[in-house]
Amino acid sequence: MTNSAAELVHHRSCNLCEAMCGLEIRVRDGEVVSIRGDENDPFSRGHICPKAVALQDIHGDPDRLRHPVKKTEHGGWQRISWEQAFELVEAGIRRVQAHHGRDAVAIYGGNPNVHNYGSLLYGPPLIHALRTRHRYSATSVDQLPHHFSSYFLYGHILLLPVPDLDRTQFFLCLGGNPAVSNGSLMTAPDVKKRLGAIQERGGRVVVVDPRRTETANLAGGHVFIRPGTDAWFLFSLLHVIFQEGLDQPGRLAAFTDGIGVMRELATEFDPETTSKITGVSADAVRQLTRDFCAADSAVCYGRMGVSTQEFGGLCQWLINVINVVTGNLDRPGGAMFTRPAVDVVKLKKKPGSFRRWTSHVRELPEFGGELPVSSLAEDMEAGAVRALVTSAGNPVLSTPDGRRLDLALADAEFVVSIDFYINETTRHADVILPPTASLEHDHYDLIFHALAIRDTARYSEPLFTPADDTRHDWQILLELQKRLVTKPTFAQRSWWAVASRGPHVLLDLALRSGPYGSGLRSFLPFGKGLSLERLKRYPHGIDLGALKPSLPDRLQTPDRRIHLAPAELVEDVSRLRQRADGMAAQWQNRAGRLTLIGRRQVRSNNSWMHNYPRLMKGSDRCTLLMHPDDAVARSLSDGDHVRVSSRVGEIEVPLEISDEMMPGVVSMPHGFGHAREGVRLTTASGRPGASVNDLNDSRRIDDLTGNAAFSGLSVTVVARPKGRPAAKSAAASVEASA
Ligand SMILES: Nc1nc2c(c(=O)[nH]1)N[C@H]1C(S)=C(S)[C@@H](COP(=O)(O)OP(=O)(O)OC[C@H]3O[C@@H](n4cnc5c(=O)[nH]c(N)nc54)[C@H](O)[C@@H]3O)O[C@H]1N2
Ligand SMILES: Nc1nc2c(c(=O)[nH]1)N[C@H]1C(S)=C(S)[C@@H](COP(=O)(O)OP(=O)(O)OC[C@H]3O[C@@H](n4cnc5c(=O)[nH]c(N)nc54)[C@H](O)[C@@H]3O)O[C@H]1N2
Ligand code: SF4
Ligand SMILES: [Mo]
Repeated sequence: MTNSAAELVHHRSCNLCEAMCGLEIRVRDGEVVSIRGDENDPFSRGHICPKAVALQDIHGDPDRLRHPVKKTEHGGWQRISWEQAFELVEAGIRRVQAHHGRDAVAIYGGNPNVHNYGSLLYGPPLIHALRTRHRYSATSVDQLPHHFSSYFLYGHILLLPVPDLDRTQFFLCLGGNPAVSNGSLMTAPDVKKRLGAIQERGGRVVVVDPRRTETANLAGGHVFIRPGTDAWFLFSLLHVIFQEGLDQPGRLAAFTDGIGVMRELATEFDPETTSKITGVSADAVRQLTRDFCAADSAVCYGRMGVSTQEFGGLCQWLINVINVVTGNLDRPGGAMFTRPAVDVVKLKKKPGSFRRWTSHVRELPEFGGELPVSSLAEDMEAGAVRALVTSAGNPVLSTPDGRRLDLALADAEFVVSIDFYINETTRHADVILPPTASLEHDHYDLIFHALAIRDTARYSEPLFTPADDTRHDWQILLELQKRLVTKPTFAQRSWWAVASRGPHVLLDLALRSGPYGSGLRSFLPFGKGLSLERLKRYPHGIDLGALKPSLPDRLQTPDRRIHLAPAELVEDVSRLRQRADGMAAQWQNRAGRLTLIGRRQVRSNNSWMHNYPRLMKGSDRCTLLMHPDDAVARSLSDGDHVRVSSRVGEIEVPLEISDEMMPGVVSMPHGFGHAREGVRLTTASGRPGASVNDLNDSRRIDDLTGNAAFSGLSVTVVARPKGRPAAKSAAASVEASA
């Protein structure tokens, strides 16, 4: 931090999304006066988005809890001391464990944990201390299939290939909208400029999406595809690659098994056949494949839209297969692995696991130590889960059939939430333990440096001293762990001794022992190798260079080979075959139904950034987008309030008509639906919107991985009947039943 005439200039990276933009924050008299992009950050080069100012809004938000609270008998909240709070939580959890066994206490970790290195380092020991099989996280409504394919193909769930965006000549993007999301599993600040640069250097960007998105508008090419059909589409690309002899794995062939199996599997997916399912013409598939293969370098990338669908596992697998058989894995301009300053692949000793246990009711498989969160509500209803710990999550709004989870939580025996808001989920807590906000603690992106399109490192000091009597996430997690371990082992005591000094001590150790730590001193421009002290001398961050080829060394499979055709994935192709007719029929025989997909918005971030007036300005963003033809067929006009119904629920939202939608497909953002009794989010509750997850169906999952299938939900849309009251909200039914 620099200091000039009472104005302090603080540099840090934004932790709100995956882009890690460098910020320059000016502070006068303890107040933030401005937040700008840090021009000297070598990676983000001054870029920020409108959300960056929210860091200040979160800090100052009067609704943000700053002290622990417990629920009173009448449903109000009472401030209590930290000691009282920890005692209540310990007693509550132990009571349920004693009566119903350890598996009756579940834990759910939400997305912001991944943006908080204290939580990342101190969460797993708490989960371990709970010794429960009912562990859940936002992973199973998000990127699970990426981990799944990396585990089976490359041997480690965290060995995720990243598009080498700055050097590629062909970026094929399925089901991702980086122009709005700012990139995901692809940390690339100012991604729009980077996409523009591909085209400026003569390369191409092609987007495959049922909506002509903001990214599609920047790209040279856009292909409409029917939701949920990408596995057929990807197989058809593979078919053409093999059929036309365009496969050229090059040096990868020496350490890749299964290319022959893939060739065999792709035979039946000719683009003429798959076009009946995907809606993408055979000519378009053939031309796209030829162009992709003719490019000097190319990368196929897929995100939320292809991960959260019925065949999410197959999609992420096939994307990897395409990159391998075209020789684009591990080569500049293709899909590459990072070599981050903290090597999370090494740090996470257990490479992964699958099916070690299953959920209670539906017997859905464990993956990486977690169960699919789509099974949580039913396992609560069945009594297998009776208490829940939530940490930085809002599963009532973020998981399918959130309404059902909302009801189950109202009946839970004990709920504790580590969160600084009373939101749709935490309103059910008996005790809320609020951590400090971002600006009060230090920051290092353990995960997003490992997913970045360049190797970089950046550490941020805290800006503000935490208010009196507050706790950081790591302190809360550590205290709970200590209390829940009955007979600590030597290893646990040693961990506590180190851990109680704070996560920066662990970070320092990890940096020192990482690939740029003192062991590699001679290669570095800045002296003797990395430690936290050295990193602190670079407040704008360090650029460690473009991604470098690292295979086969970096492979984590026992035989150091790529397993391109693992049995688990190959077997799932039969499910795809069985589904083909049904999928095609769904489009031929619409019976007035439409297909729902999701979308993100620049000024929003999942469910929790709707409480900041600056981000909520302007028109309503929780709208249903529909193609004009579908609107005409239903006699609907722009701005009408429509009722959207699915098997599990119905909601009402304003309609927005736009030809950016594929006919037959409608789109709605998630994370809204704040009008529920007891939610203490003043601004958000004033513009509540409706939750798309009250429509999404927890039965709709990718049967292979257990990931939620949001895309492709069948819905009906009608004008809201005049003179009748609005559809009963989930909140109303929860209150009624409570
Ligand atoms: N239909 C549909 N559903 C979706 C998605 C979709 O595209 N469509 N997207 C899915 C995806 S990708 C994700 S990641 C999930 C997100 O789902 P969740 O992670 O369950 O929910 P968030 O909205 O991120 O809520 C984060 C919570 O963490 C709190 N919080 C913020 N910062 C901190 C912190 O530093 N410490 C602590 N302790 N708490 C903090 C906030 O107050 C908020 O309550 O939603 C998923 N749900
Ligand atoms: N502004 C903002 N940024 C965010 C977030 C946010 O909420 N707001 N959330 C953050 C999080 S947690 C994540 S995980 C990332 C997600 O990052 P992205 O995946 O880039 O973001 P989405 O907008 O969900 O993009 C999904 C796209 O898939 C398309 N789609 C839907 N169904 C299908 C389908 O069946 N096939 C194909 N091919 N496409 C389909 C949708 O139209 C949409 O354009 O964004 C992160 N960044
Ligand atoms: S793009 Fe993401 S990291 Fe960058 S300023 Fe916006 S929210 Fe922060
Ligand atoms: Mo996410």
